[in-house]
Amino acid sequence: MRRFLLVNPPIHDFAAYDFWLQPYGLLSVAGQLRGQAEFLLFDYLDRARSDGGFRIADCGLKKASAAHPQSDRWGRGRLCCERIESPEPLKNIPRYFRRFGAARTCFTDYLRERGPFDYVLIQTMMTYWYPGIREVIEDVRSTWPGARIVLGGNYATICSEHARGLGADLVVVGSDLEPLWQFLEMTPDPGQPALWEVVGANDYSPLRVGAIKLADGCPFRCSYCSVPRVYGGFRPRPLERLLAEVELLAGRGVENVAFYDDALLFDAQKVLVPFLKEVLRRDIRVHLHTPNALNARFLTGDLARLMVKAGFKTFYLGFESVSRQWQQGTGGKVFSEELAQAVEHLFAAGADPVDITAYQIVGHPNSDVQELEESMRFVRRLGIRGMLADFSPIPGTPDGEACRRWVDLEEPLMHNKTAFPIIRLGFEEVNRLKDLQRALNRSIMAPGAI
Ligand code: B12
Repeated sequence: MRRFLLVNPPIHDFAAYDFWLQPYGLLSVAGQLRGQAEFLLFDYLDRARSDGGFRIADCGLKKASAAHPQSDRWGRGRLCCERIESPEPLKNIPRYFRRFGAARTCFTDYLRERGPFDYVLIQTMMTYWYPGIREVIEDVRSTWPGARIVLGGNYATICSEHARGLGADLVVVGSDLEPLWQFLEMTPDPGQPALWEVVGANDYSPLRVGAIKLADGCPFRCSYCSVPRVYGGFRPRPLERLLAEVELLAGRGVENVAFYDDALLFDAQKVLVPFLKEVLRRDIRVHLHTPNALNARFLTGDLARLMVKAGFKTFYLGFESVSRQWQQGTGGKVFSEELAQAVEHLFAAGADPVDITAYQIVGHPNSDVQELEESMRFVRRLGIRGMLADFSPIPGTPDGEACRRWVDLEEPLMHNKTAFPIIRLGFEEVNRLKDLQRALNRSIMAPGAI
């Protein structure tokens, strides 16, 4: 039987946090080959392995926390990391640069102990995280030169030319997997759920957090987002496969499942509602989370009640700005009164205010008209938390292209979300806004404090 190694690479960045991070795309692809090959997973970001597989003490990495890698009550937590030198293009950004995840020697030991492999499939995520992928490719090449390396996912799709330069044997662009099946000379079964059983199967880390995505693409065309341009219009995934996926997760003891959807509430009567009704009918008990932002416009009273009943615990709402001019200029995804209405529905349905958060972009090229401070105060007045979402300029999007006057987008490191707001607004201003956001959030817990 052919042997596949699946790899979720380390992250080189100023900051990274395990916000329900899972290599879900990679596992979805491998799931389609279930039973046809032997699969192993090396997940550099698996916090549960940090005193086992990672052998943190041996590799001198800073521990994620004083005790065993702790998670918060919904399964998120800090990743272990070590300080490294900032790469040349980011030298002027006055923040410490780090490498997050298992030490390099853990991977090379693992390769030697568990190899050889016929294929190595690597998950790529943020475009500016490519140094982690380069590192994985170098180590695979030097240990098992005969292994054939495949890249797929977000960086491979958005920066495909750049990714080809890293020396993999195949770069899969977008969600068309036909070139992959031809390369492997294998026939997929698209009805199969993601290959969650490889997580923890070869080590002593149980699977704790899962991810799911009910639909591909997005019906909106927000000027800062790449999804509709890269993945096209909204297409629901088959309900039966999704239910098999969530059952597989719950059956393996997973408590928290994050939705990776770009438009989870769109066409809810046809997609989310039937899914949640089946989750309730089958008595599948998991906590559900929406890190990738919900569109408040579609959050009706009925839907909010169903979501809370089915197990949704945290609600992240994409707001971005209170300014009508900014809202209209970026695609009119949501208006302020729609956010206010959605929050009322969530309160009425029994959602906990501390678990409702509105995202607002910081460092956007049109920040002049964004009225960010007023947006933050508007969110505070609704009685929910705010979170500043640092802007990442993505090539091929209207807003990303507008940033070419500040940064060289051909270098994916310059898409970094910590760097761009500092370049756009200045270090002091970014710090001031973040401090203000923290103070506003603290005042939710202690009303009247601000
Ligand atoms: C889920 C998600 C997140 C999650 C994290 C996911 C993770 N595991 O790391 C959260 C919510 C934390 C997140 C955060 C952010 N995100 Co985000 N996120 C996504 C999203 C929706 C899916 C990414 C994903 O997991 N894809 C994997 C699976 C779910 O995708 P799939 O479609 O099923 O995969 C298919 C193909 O892609 C392919 N494939 C996928 N993987 C693989 C692997 C192999 C080997 C192969 C062969 C094929 C393959 O085959 C699959 C089957 O068809 C994308 C948008 C999108 N729709 O892709 C944005 C996206 C990646 N994020 C984006 C952004 C901007 C951000 C933030 C900067 C937002 C912010 N300001 O806070 C932060 C950055 C976090 C950080 N620390 O830097 C941008 C990209 C930015 C960039 N420069 O790369 C995207 C593209 C959205 C956008 N606005 O355009 N994000």
